[in-house]
Amino acid sequence: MAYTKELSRKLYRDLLMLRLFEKRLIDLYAAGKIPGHIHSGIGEEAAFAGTLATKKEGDYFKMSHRDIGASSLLGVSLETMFAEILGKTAGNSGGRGGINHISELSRGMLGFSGTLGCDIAVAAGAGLTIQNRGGDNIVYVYFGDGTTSRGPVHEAINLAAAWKLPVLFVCENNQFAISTPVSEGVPVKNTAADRAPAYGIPGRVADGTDVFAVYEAAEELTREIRQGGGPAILECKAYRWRGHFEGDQARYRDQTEADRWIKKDCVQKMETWLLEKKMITETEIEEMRAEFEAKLDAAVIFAENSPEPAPETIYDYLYA
Ligand SMILES: Cc1ncc(C[n+]2csc(CCOP(=O)(O)OP(=O)(O)O)c2C)c(N)n1
Ligand SMILES: [Mg+2]
Repeated sequence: MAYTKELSRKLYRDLLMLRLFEKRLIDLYAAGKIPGHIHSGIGEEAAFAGTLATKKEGDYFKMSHRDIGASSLLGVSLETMFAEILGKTAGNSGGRGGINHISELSRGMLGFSGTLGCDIAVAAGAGLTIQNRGGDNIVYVYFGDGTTSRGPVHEAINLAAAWKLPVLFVCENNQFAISTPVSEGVPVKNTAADRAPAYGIPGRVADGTDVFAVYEAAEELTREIRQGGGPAILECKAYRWRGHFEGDQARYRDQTEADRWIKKDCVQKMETWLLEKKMITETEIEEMRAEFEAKLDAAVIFAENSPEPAPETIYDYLYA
């Protein structure tokens, strides 16, 4: 595929934004400012930047607990995101959900359940909504390699396939479910894509360290889904650079293997490619970085200045 300068630079911008967002999260966590855990998505950014570059107005999204910065690619403001992450009232969920609950229905973001896999069916439901409504919108749903083996995921994909619902199931295969390597957890080579034939739907594997590879696969699959072809599975193969959560030393993994993957840095690769093609200059990269860092600074300051939820509101929004 031939890539325009505009698309190539957009993909790089998105990758860089995600990377700097993830780095900022690690710093904030290390400073003791984030309640709960963070699950760093460093190294896996291409799965999000590549697929989301194919989105259209009116699509639905179910994000995951990694690369939560991807919500900013959907238009969610960094201010409300960081306020949610710090548990403040100005957050998307009033500070009640925290990092894993950055939902915003007006932007098609359907929320996220901490009980992994259960909410994949919500994506199928959103697909049914779109099908009943008509038009060419689709649903993007993201989940990890470990989550692919949960029962509700099978049920959701099966139903979506049987009813030809417009859903792109994106598996971010980062090689681990906490400390279990994917090779020990599933009997097939490609945990998501190899199962696609059982549902009679397309299943593709993309190099999740190469944003162009992800984009190409997503572009092809989403085009077919938008034309009424039914759901598809896209498995993006990358590597979880850090521990499952910050503080996990990841002693269970082979450092040589980790180093090999880390060398395939999706951001660095794209930067080198753009520079070689003279589609960007070192100065422009520096300016882009400075622009994002300034936006992140402002968002964090906003979040830090936002009030904590008042104790007497603890029972608000409870369903009983
Ligand atoms: C149903 C359920 N079981 C267990 C957990 C605890 N848990 C949180 S993240 C995680 C690992 C999931 O692995 P994977 O799907 O590969 O996603 P990754 O964390 O690697 O991105 C587990 C087991 C959970 N949140 N929900
Ligand atoms: Mg995983």
